Amino acid sequence: MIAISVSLLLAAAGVAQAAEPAAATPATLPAADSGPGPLGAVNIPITFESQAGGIYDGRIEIPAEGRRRPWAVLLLGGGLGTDIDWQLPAILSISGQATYDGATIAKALLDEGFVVMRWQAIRRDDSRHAEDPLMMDAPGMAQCFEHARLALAAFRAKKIVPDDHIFLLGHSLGGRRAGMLLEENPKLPGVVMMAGAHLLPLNVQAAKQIIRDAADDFQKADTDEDGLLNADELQRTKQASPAGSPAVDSDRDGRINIHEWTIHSLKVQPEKWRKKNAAPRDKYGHMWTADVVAEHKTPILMVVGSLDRRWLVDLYLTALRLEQTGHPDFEIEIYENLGHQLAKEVAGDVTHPKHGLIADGRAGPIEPKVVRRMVDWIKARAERLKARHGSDTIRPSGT
Ligand SMILES: [Ca+2]
Ligand SMILES: [Ca+2]
Repeated sequence: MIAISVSLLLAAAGVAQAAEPAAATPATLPAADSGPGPLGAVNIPITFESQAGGIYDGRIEIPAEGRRRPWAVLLLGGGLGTDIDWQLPAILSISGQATYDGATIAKALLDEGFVVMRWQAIRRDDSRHAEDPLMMDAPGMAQCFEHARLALAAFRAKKIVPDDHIFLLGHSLGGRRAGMLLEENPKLPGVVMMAGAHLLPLNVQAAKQIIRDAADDFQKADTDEDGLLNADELQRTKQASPAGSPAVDSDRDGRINIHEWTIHSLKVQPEKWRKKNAAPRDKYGHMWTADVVAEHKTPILMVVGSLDRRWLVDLYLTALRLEQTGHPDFEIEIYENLGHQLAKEVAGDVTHPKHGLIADGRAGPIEPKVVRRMVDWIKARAERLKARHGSDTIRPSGT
């Protein structure tokens, strides 16, 4: 996984960093990109104001008439905030052109008839951002929770779709905030976690060690080197436990793949990765996302890139938790050779004229197959619910 070390973009990587002091802007800085703008056939602005006084802008984008569904998707960007399009600036993208993954996802949803709700998580009068597109006056995590709550309320107030017809799609810490919204709104119909971050308490180093050992064990047992363990090969693993719980063949292909094996390895040694005396709530007072989803049985799709080693751990353990609680509708998808942005990555130092070395690689844009998978998953849930409850109308005028 590439590491980025500028305030705004670091936010995209899901890692908090202290704000740097503002400095004069040299003339050689890359120009700010404006992004693709509103994508709906109808676009309805929303605004909300935080307790601290910051004003935030967003919009509801509505598909062309004739293809509208009475369902919306609320996009929650990563880190401590992103712009409305989840922009990755040119300097950090593989192609050398800015990428707009939030807009890409929004467009794919609009094409399938979904209403899209998204907002600019950078404050309206953020002067640091105005003078340097790589930077923002980042709020604290508690404020980010507040913003997500206020945004949902502002979107609902427009009454475009019924209150409980709003799916959530969150990237990284945006996934954590989606978990908070689900805790407070248990009737929301489903959530997509893109590299969801901090979903449950755990001993990270111990979990990573188990995952490494599981990979070694898997490789040794896979004697025909097809990347899967058949019944004979399973007998050769260290954790073959005929009396205990066998590895679960989640994708039902008759073999155990490395991810199924890793989840099994975590399952049989919980005393190692469980955090002792972990509180049922995080330090912000919210339930852990894995617990919320398990309790409400919220349909969930989790997607992570195999290079995104930190958040792969949260995916494995959340999947294990949901499996053990008999959750009726969870799916995981791990994409080989993609990183935290669910995009390809290339290694190499990235040097910025003002900030110096800011990253050890470039990424993006999001892989189309990941977008397709997320949209199809939401579509299937919306259609299933429609079959159950009948159709609803949409009020695109916003009145
Ligand atoms: Ca094999
Ligand atoms: Ca399998």
